[in-house]
Amino acid sequence: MKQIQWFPGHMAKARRLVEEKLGLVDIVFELLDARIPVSSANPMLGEIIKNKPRLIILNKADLADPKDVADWIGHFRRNGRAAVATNSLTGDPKPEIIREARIALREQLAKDIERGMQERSIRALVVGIPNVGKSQFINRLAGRSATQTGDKPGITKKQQYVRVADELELLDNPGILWPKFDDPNVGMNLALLGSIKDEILPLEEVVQAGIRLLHRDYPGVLEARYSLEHVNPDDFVGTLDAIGRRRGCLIAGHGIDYERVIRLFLYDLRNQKFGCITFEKAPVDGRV
Ligand SMILES: Nc1nc2c(ncn2[C@@H]2O[C@H](COP(=O)(O)OP(=O)(O)OP(=O)(O)O)[C@@H](O)[C@H]2O)c(=O)[nH]1
Ligand SMILES: [Mg+2]
Repeated sequence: MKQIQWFPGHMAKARRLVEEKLGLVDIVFELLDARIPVSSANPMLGEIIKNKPRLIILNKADLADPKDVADWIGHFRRNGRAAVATNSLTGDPKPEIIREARIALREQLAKDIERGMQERSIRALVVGIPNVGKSQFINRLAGRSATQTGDKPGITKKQQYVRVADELELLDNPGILWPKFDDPNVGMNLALLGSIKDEILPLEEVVQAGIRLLHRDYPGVLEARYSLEHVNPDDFVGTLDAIGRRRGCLIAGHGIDYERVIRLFLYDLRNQKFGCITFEKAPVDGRV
């Protein structure tokens, strides 16, 4: 599989922004994409934030397989890591987030009280890959459009504090990717779910990987979505032809409009048209 490449220059800047603000916050909220909790986790985060407490937030949980979301939360908690699942488009995740943040910070908060300090508001740094929903999560908690959001990576350019409750203030950040993916599947997953700009991606390869993944983990969904008899992921062009014919992605006199088929597939994958999907399963911890 081809390696996904991109220029990480602005990502180095994003990392610096996080390092600069660490001293000013109590806790880091690490947003992961609930559909790819491994690929969306920055392997350098531990090194960047050192021993700052961390709360894992599996965002876009509404798009993921509910059983897998529960498995992942169980896995993190059994391994001593604070974790919650959120849908940042609806509902009110605020009470749970504040409760979990207080649990993750209980030692510090207890020390403050011992020292006679008044109960104070918690400050959290919100970090994660581009397009994971950091700004939308903050808006949901704030109950207003305090930050700009959008369905492509790279929307947030500057840090911004947003008070979301008397007891909680959040710092929004630009998305961060890391300079190199050790596992090429990681780059592919991030590309598939929209965390790397489509303009710099080999989209045919990304879509081919997506078709293979869907065929492997969710057999039958491609056939159902595009009214096809049988999809053979090894015949990529044949699959695009079949989808293109079904969907009328044609160029007059020239056959299939492959570019349109590719965009259609990516749109469908990113917008739950194949149902709730999780591409990475939680490890089995040896406990039920
Ligand atoms: N279905 C669903 N969509 C979400 C959720 N959270 C965010 N989104 C959508 O995901 C897209 C990206 O959201 P943003 O909040 O702009 O993402 P971000 O992490 O701030 O992205 P950058 O600023 O580019 O790093 C938007 O279209 C949001 O509406 C969620 O929990 N569920
Ligand atoms: Mg943002």
